[in-house]
Amino acid sequence: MKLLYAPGACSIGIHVLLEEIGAPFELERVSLRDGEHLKEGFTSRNPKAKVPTLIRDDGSVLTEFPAIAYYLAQSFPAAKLWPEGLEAQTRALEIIDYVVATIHMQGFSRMFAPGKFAPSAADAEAVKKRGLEIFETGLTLLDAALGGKDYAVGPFSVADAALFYVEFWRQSGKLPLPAHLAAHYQRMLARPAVQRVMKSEGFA
Ligand SMILES: N[C@@H](CCC(=O)N[C@@H](CS)C(=O)NCC(=O)O)C(=O)O
Repeated sequence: MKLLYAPGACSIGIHVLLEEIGAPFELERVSLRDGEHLKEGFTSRNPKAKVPTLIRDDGSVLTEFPAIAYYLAQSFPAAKLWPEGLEAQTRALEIIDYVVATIHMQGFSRMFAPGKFAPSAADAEAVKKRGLEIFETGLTLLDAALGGKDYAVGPFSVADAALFYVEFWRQSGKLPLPAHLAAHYQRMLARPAVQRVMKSEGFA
């Protein structure tokens, strides 16, 4: 398996899952800033031009955070990344979808790439501001849903890897995380797998 990733991008959540699994995997670093994901060497493998991209051992390519997380969790059941029981599984999917589809794609994407949403350059600041509002609202709702729990839906699971990447973004922006997410983020940073990821991606 090989993960195509960009340091600090949402791929960091998949990187965490791979480290938690502990099976051998390769990493290929991609610079989004330099537009490497837009070049032939990348798009010939993933025409969506996005990380995370997982290249499996048979050469097939898997994209989209929820699909990659599901595939990894089901392929390595001993790692217990997929929650047990209908309620926990459903709640995990609810969190992952909210992180990816709303907080990331609607919120953070507006802040990170306003040009994709703004009809003209003059609208960029308004688009960024709206993105920040969506991002902040999302974190507030996730914070309330997490409450005082150690992890999202019981023991550590795929849902925590999704929470982790948006927590990472928020604290990287020097903005304080809401209290429950802040505690969750610290709990994540204490995990040896997460520490290996932070070191590998250049954040520790
Ligand atoms: N829906 C995708 C989103 C992936 C995504 O947007 N990744 C960002 C990095 S966090 C990216 O590759 N952006 C490059 C671009 O949009 O040009 C997923 O769940 O994996």
